[in-house]
Amino acid sequence: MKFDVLTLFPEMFEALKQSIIGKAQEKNLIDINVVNIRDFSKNKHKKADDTPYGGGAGMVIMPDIVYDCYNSVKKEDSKVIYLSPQGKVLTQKKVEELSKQKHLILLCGHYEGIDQRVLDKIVDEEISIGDYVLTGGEIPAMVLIDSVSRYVKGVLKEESTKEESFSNGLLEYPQYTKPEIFENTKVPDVLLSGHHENINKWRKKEAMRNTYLKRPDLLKEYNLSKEEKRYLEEIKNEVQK
Ligand code: 4FD
Repeated sequence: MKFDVLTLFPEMFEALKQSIIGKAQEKNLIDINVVNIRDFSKNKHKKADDTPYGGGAGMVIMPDIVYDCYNSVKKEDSKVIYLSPQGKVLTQKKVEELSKQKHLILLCGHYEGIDQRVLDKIVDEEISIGDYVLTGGEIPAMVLIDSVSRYVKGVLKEESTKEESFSNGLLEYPQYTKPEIFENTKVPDVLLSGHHENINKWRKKEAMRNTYLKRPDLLKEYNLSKEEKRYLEEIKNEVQK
């Protein structure tokens, strides 16, 4: 999968050289190409923005510069995403859907904004990572690249996107490692029992408990199995005690 990122702040994307996303690039499972919009300025001072028509504070990025930048990366099957607080909020379902694309072009704006005419001409989808305002679209673009790349085959070890939070609609169960006793608190006995059926049941119930206590809104969307309904009733009784 290929990502082209169009930005005035290419250095911010150094963060994607770390950890799993960095490894995925080294293995050529994903290709992240960061393009500086400023490089397409025709101006001798490399100016990319100008004052808004009609007046007002701030500056607006000029449409021809963004359009030339876009034309330098676009292919037949590209999808252009503009990261903005006005977009549809990104969900895990949307992330999975986007992972089926071959080529994403991510356009990063700033509070100053981009001339509307080029947005109307090139943007396929406007996406927000949540209802809050940031100084730029770069962090949202990185959130999108990270979340989408996890679905690209080979990036994570097999099955890990299928078992996790949100893919089954529930939060995750708690994890424990050594030491067996930490500050007088022991690891739950069942996890040391080696009884895999009991371990799986315990984990399912704890996932239900986490969801009920931390994100009860998620349970309303989720179709509970008979076993899950029973766990939920047990949890509600335990909470009252
Ligand atoms: N919630 C988000 C995206 C961008 C952003 C910007 C118009 C402001 C938050 C276009 C206005 C881009 C988000 C930059 N803040 N700020 O996803």
